[in-house]
Amino acid sequence: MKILLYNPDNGVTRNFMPHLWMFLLQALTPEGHEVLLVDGNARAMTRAELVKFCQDENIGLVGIGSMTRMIARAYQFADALRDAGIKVVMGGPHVTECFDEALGRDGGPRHADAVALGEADATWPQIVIDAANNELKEIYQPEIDEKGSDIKPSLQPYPHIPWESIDLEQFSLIPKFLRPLMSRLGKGWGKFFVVPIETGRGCPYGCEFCTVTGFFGDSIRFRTNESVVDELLRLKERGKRERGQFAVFFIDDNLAINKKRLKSLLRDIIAAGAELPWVAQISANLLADEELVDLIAESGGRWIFIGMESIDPANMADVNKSFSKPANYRAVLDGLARRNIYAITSFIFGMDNDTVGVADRTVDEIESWQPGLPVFGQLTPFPSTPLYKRLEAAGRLERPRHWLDFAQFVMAHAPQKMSIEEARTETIHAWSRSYSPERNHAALVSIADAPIDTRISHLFARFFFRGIYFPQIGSWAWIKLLFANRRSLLLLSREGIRILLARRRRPAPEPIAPEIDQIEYLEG
Ligand code: B12
Ligand code: SF4
Repeated sequence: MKILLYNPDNGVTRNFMPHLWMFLLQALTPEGHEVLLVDGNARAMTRAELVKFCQDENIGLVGIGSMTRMIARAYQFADALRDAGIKVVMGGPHVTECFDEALGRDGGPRHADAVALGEADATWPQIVIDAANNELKEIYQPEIDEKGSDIKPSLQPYPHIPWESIDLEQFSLIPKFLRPLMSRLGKGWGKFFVVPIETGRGCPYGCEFCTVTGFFGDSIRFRTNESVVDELLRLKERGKRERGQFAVFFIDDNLAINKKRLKSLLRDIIAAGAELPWVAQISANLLADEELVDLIAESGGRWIFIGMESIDPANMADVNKSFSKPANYRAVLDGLARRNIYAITSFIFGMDNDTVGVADRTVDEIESWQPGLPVFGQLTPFPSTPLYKRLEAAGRLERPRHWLDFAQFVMAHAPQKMSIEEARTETIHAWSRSYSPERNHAALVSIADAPIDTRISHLFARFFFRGIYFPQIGSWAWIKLLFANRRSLLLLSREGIRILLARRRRPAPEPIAPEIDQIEYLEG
């Protein structure tokens, strides 16, 4: 049987980073079946085009995965496929919590022939076998232990994902028109991929708005260090072979949840020479450990995603996240910046103690810190989270099934001290102010002492991050963006030329510093 795994697009970005679930399920598919992957963010298709693709390819089963945010879109694609007689199985965090909705058991239309609840590592092979035998059941659920909880995959052994050979073309982050120029840069930047790797699953913290503790459980499971190192080595080797760049997003919810384990993993990465530039999510309270931060830097850590949520401790207490202290954020960011590591700082607006002006207050504070990549969301009650249950019980949900009419930046409940419209205006203002060309320039100037490769990476990361929420699709949007940021680009180019000239004047060749290596394209 031929199977398609499909990820619906999020309506904003195109190719940012592939979703791990697709590669994982592909690797777990029993022999004798062929699996194709299409990510709508990277390879946009209309519903009709997707149906035609499946018919042309003779696809017998389509697996669709989706977060709550994209579920309405996922249902539309699933409906079109089922109308054409193609079987659809859905999985992921949303349908796990709302399987009645996906199966049309709640009085609404049916969207899926089958749903996979929870982690599907163990159930996927059975789904494939049943579909091939035309015996698909409606619900697939992991086996249950004696306490009635799902038996979770141990991640040891971990499936072999063939990163060394998978076709990743749809996920290249370099816009096509820039590739010829970028391929002359340093060791070759004509291709640049961010690859998702997990080293463990689960988080015990139980923040009120988060799906993770409920979905993956509060017990944490880790892969072996060897299996993670092996994946990194295969990617690194591929990068060399193809003159492209691979960076890794360790998608664990809190990579440092067990600091001893993380230190041992990072030491093994360094010992094996498996360092690649990496990004990971780590909560601020775990980043005060100097030894850990040294190892992060040495093993290739470049950006740390920190869920800061709010600069107001009252808000942090409201959402059960008091373990993360806003008063410590500046020191944590300074510690990272001393090693040329910067942070993706994530904030949530629309908490109950927020008032009008929260965007400016937050951005003023952010701008007084080391520069980073701030991202702003809103407090969103995802199904089955403690937050959802609290707001529902209090009768505060204005759109209890907000996901079926998703609207960007429109909250499903009114915060206590602001209106929904005010929260929307605040969020958009925070994004616009944080990624204006002026702010990009100021951020670059504030790290004038950092190596030029760090600064180039900072500016381009800002361009990509702006694109998480502001549509930035296609060459024209990129040309406009680059033009608007010409001051910053000129600043870096001038500095690059200076470094090159200095290098040419040097009497004897010296080992090439990374910063020089990365701007070789300026030599023309
Ligand atoms: C990486 C990540 C991202 C990446 C992008 C996703 C990517 N390209 O990988 C980034 C950082 C961009 C991101 C953004 C957001 N994310 Co996010 N993200 C994650 C994270 C940390 C890891 C995802 C992952 O790969 N997990 C590992 C894989 C193996 O697990 P999985 O995807 O769940 O897949 C398993 C099962 O679900 C199932 N399965 C999944 N799909 C399918 C499909 C089929 C057919 C089958 C059979 C089974 C199946 O099988 C898999 C193996 O067991 C998760 C948290 C988490 N730990 O999962 C949050 C998570 C998915 N994100 C979440 C959210 C809310 C967001 C944002 C909306 C946040 C925001 N407010 O801005 C944005 C959306 C931005 C956008 N424009 O789309 C929520 C989703 C909750 C929900 N109910 O939808 C999660 C669960 C975290 C949380 N705090 O609750 N995210
Ligand atoms: S620390 Fe992160 S992953 Fe863990 S419960 Fe809180 S928000 Fe979710």
